[in-house]
Amino acid sequence: MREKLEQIKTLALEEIVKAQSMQELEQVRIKYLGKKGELTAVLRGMGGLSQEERPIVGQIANEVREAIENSLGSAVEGVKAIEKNARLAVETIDVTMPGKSQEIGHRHPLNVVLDEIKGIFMGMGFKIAEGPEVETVFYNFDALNAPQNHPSRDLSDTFYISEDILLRTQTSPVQVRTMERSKPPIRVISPGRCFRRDTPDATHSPMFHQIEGLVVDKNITMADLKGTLDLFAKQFFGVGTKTKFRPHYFPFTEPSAEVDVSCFKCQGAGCRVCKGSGWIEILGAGMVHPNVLKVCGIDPEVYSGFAFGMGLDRIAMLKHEIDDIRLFFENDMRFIKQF
Ligand code: 2U9
Repeated sequence: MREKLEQIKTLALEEIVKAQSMQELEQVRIKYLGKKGELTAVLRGMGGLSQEERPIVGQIANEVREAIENSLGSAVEGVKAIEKNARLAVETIDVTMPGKSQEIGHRHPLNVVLDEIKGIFMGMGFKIAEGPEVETVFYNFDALNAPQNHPSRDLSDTFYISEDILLRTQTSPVQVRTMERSKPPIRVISPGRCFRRDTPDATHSPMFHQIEGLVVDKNITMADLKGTLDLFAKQFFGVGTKTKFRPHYFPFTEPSAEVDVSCFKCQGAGCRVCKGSGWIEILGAGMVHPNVLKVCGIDPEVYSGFAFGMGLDRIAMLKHEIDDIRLFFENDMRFIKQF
């Protein structure tokens, strides 16, 4: 039994020296000192020894256990240090290396211009109204007094989802919905995405942005329309800006007008931006047609209103002298961060 104990000690100490990791050391501990371990088995067999032999063998067994435990203890310290050094070597950070540059985003130029326009109209007491991009034929055409044969209703001009559902071609349905659910006085602008079946080129995109405005109250006249749009033009393009209203036709307004501003680049002298004319067309407007007020549940005998609509993309292109609308939708940071 003594030889057996010496053998256990020799083998255990050898294995401890060879162990490379905490896991291997734990396996050695279990193998020799565990419940089913070799030393434990020897101690269990001590019952068969004589009275004289038992304390002697017991003492040797304790010495062997102590030797193995001590050796394990110092081996654990050694392996811990090795593992720590290995981890430090892997995790070392070279603080002198150049950092990875993180590209910071930029507000989209359309949002920058939109926020400026919103701010001007909010300053005049307008609220912002929003509505669905997927609309019904009623809200997009019928309620707006569009005749059945109006070209914009054509399958070739509008994205239809079904006979009755389409992608809105302007944000006017938002105003129709606003009038349906609220009583005058109404003062809203409705910015948003619109869709038309256009082949993309420098000035056309099947997805574009509009801002429309609507004011309905008692005694609203063309003078209110002209005053509001003139103030907008002066705030957006500069105090010296003049406005010109040319008669036009829209089914949803009567009378209707197209509105030009004096060129903000050359102050009317004629340049590349205004194509030599001194004037730039920026929007359409008019007095809301009585038929439209009626459909929306507003009595045209009591109330009147004006409305206007402008293309946000076009306004942003003019302001920043951008010559291709498609640049807005390519999300190239080199373009976006210029504005
Ligand atoms: C309601 C009643 C009337 C909105 C208006 C225009 C004139 C107009 C164009 C500008 C450039 C569209 O993006 S564009 O091509 N719009 O000229 N829009 S009046 O009139 C309305 C709207 C809603 C209930």
